[in-house]
Amino acid sequence: MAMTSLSSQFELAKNGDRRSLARLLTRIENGEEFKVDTQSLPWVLGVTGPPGSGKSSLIDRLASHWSNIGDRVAILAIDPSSPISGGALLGDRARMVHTNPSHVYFRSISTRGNHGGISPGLESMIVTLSELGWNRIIIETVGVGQSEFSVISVVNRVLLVDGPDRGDVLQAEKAGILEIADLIACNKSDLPGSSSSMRSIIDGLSFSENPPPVVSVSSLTGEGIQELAEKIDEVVPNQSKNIARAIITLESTMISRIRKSPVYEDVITKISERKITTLEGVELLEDQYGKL
Ligand SMILES: Nc1nc2c(ncn2[C@@H]2O[C@H](COP(=O)(O)OP(=O)(O)OP(=O)(O)O)[C@@H](O)[C@H]2O)c(=O)[nH]1
Ligand SMILES: [Mg+2]
Repeated sequence: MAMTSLSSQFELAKNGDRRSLARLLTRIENGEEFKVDTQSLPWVLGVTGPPGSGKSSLIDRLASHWSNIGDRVAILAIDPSSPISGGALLGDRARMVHTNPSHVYFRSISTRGNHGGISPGLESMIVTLSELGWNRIIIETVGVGQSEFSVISVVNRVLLVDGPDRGDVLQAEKAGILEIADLIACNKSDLPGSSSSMRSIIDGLSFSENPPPVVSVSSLTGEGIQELAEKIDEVVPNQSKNIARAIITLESTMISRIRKSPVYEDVITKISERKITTLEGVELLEDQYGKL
């Protein structure tokens, strides 16, 4: 049987066929080229933050909130370790049962095997979803490390989720995420430590020229979700944030590439044994760039 064309799969997906939607996205993810005439820029929110801060729980709350007012919410979870894509998010807890399931779409995207941790078809998937009427696209970063930031440049709004559990704010400050965030959610407001973590987030922003709003929320009780959703809609995408995101994306992608170099371990060992200088190590890695 001849393979269904991408455009007929697109039409089927447009009529609400989830299986066609999943297949279409899989084919785009696997590198098949699909151009849709874009009428408008997709609305894309990136959600980032330390492990366990409550990103998934918060996204579920927001998805429920928006789907209940008639929006169509597509969640793409970037999973750096999962070998399977298109399935349920492996290793993550069960997702919330949405009251309006036809208005929520969830998909996990594996970054395994992709240089720099970004799926090459991701941008095309986003445009396709947007053209299919998914008017809120949420990119959920899963796990830690560089792959978390490599997707930041495909989004036009960033929500940083922090929690009261650890020195999360410090981590965010160090990684430069506070700068790229349009909005910060201080999650788990139902827990005792939350007001002090709220204060330390605000303190951490005291040197920022244009600090993002900080909203206290609880994904457990739903407190603050409405306010957070409103604040998200007040975000005006701006070029200085885009530049900060482009820097982070570029640098984190470079670092991922360097680490994937076949000579990386060897170069590290040689530098540590003083057999070569750091600069010589850099040159050895640079020689490999064209081959990555
Ligand atoms: N008390 C409380 N617990 C919460 C809240 N939000 C999330 N949790 C709990 O925190 C844990 C982590 O929540 P997730 O939503 O999986 O966090 P995450 O940031 O997506 O985690 P990773 O994907 O592993 O980085 C779970 O046990 C949640 O039930 C909250 O507002 N209050
Ligand atoms: Mg999660």
